[in-house]
Amino acid sequence: MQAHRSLGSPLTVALLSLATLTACGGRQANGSGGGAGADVLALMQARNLSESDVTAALKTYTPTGKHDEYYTFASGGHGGNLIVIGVPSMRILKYIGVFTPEPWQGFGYGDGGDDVIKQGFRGGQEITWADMHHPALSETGGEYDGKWIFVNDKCNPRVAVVDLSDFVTKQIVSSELIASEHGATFVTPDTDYVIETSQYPAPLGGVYAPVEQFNERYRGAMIFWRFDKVKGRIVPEQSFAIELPPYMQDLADCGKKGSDGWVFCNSINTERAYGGILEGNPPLESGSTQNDTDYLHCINWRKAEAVAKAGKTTTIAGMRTISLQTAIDENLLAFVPEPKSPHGVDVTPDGTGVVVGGKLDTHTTLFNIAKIAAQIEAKQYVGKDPYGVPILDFKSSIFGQCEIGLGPLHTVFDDKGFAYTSVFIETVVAKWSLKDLKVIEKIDTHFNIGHLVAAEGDTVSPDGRFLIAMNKWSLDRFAPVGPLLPQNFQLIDISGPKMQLLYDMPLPLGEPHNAQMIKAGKLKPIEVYKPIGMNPYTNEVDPSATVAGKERIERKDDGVHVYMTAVRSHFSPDIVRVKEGDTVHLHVTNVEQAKDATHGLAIGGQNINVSLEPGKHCNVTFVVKKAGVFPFYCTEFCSALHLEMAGYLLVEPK
Ligand code: CUK
Ligand code: CUA
Repeated sequence: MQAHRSLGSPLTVALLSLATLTACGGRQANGSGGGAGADVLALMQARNLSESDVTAALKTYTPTGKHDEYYTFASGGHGGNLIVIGVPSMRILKYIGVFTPEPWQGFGYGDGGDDVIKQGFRGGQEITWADMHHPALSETGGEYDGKWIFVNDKCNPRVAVVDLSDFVTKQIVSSELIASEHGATFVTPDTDYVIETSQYPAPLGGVYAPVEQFNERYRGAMIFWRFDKVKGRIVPEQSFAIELPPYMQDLADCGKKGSDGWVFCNSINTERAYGGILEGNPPLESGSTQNDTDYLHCINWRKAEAVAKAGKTTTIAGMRTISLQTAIDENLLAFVPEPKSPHGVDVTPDGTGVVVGGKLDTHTTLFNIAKIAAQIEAKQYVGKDPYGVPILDFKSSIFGQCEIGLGPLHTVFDDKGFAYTSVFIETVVAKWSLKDLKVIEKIDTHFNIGHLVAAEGDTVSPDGRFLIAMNKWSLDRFAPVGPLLPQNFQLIDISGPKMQLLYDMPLPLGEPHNAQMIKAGKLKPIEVYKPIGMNPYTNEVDPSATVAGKERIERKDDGVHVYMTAVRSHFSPDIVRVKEGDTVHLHVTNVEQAKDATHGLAIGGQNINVSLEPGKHCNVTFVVKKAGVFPFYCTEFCSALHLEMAGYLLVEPK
């Protein structure tokens, strides 16, 4: 394709005048002697770049040493990890191990990260992957505060807490109340609760019931995980859940500003189909799409919190649960019909509305939260579902609908009153006005966009700068790599009157689904662990931290305790003598405080590799099953004598 260049355009004029300037003895842009402008034009020609390519490059290029304006935290999908990406450069800054071991961080290879991953095992089953979908940044007053990020696992219902002071996963919680989830994680505007909602109904508490008892015994639930902002941990004992009918609850979002106290959740399959293709039933996909509408669940979580505090709960699988009947009696749950097979549910920045996209519809629907709340307050209902949940009138509950295109999914917002909806089947981002519900512009994405994320997009004050389209299919966008193709993140500039596609970024780890984009300045990560001996998993100086000069080996009842330090360029002790069958407890502290002076400690044959950032302490316990000589060494090229930073674990035969 020939790039289109018009010589009179502002960019070309600017480049030509730059060329003239430098050619006339002005400053020289490089050592070649040619003017910068002339070089740029030649480069454009040589690489067949259009002017819009060059403006896109100028908007994303981040010179060496310069930092990005935003962090994006993208779900790692099947990878079970978080991907930290700088915007607008789209440079990957870090992978954070969450549900999955991450070798570089040593997460799950010997240190306290193993215990965090173990918190996520369910029913005695080891689980070392996750289907991560929705990261949620912690908020204060509806603004991202840059302190924590929460993530979910759809397959094995779990929620993780990642601390943004050191970018380390500190906790995983999981409740056997539910058997799968999807509406997670979403936070209330002051991060009092992290919300996790089931997806595929099952008997509550992980028990068995035949699928023929779907209507009677199968249920959904929304869990409100209580978050302790001082400790930075979820407190399961202070958490509670609400039982829901056996529809497939989908995504959720919390009210904000005037609608703080509400949470909204979509549902699909209000038909309560459950498949059974070989048993004479329609497949789930057709059984579940018979009704013209499904139910938007409107939940008054402040009321629910009070009901739980009053003890009107039943404990199921350790989770205090408000029964469906209690939820109805207490008037804290109501339904509004929503267009066929809805997916995204997104509360507007001003908190007045909630946008729902119907996957099999051509509209986005903007619900009116004040009207919904008023009808619930007045008990103005038009009917009940089979479980007795009150239903509101659709027309009396909306601002209106926007004719948007086929397959609207998710919606994000800017600072100018516009909404941006991903339209899956049409494979575009549609920009529309919340005021008059009219489409302003569409931009193609490549291909089949799922979620999209906007700068500060889920807050009460979005930035309206950048948007990333998270595309499911990449087809021909990148050099081929076999049949499993990367996902495609496309960076789009939404600051001007017209959207501009800036950059394609392949994501080769899993299907990320959603992400969060936050102003870089809001994060204040630590540079080193301070004071020396900090255990990242307790946020305290570890009682077993090793002080320089006090290194030692002690044989105790429970095994051999090795108190070790790491410092450029040795471990001390560097010879560890044990016996076959011994349990070894390594207490290793990096006693350095210089930024980036990270060591690693890997031991041959033991599947142990820990990362020792400056000041960090690790406790590593393992059993030496076999006699032999096992070299250990530092895995970070920390100094000129890094290769010499090594030692021996000598395991004598019994
Ligand atoms: S879901 Cu994947 S594109 Cu899990 Cu939020 Cu919509
Ligand atoms: Cu320490 Cu290499």
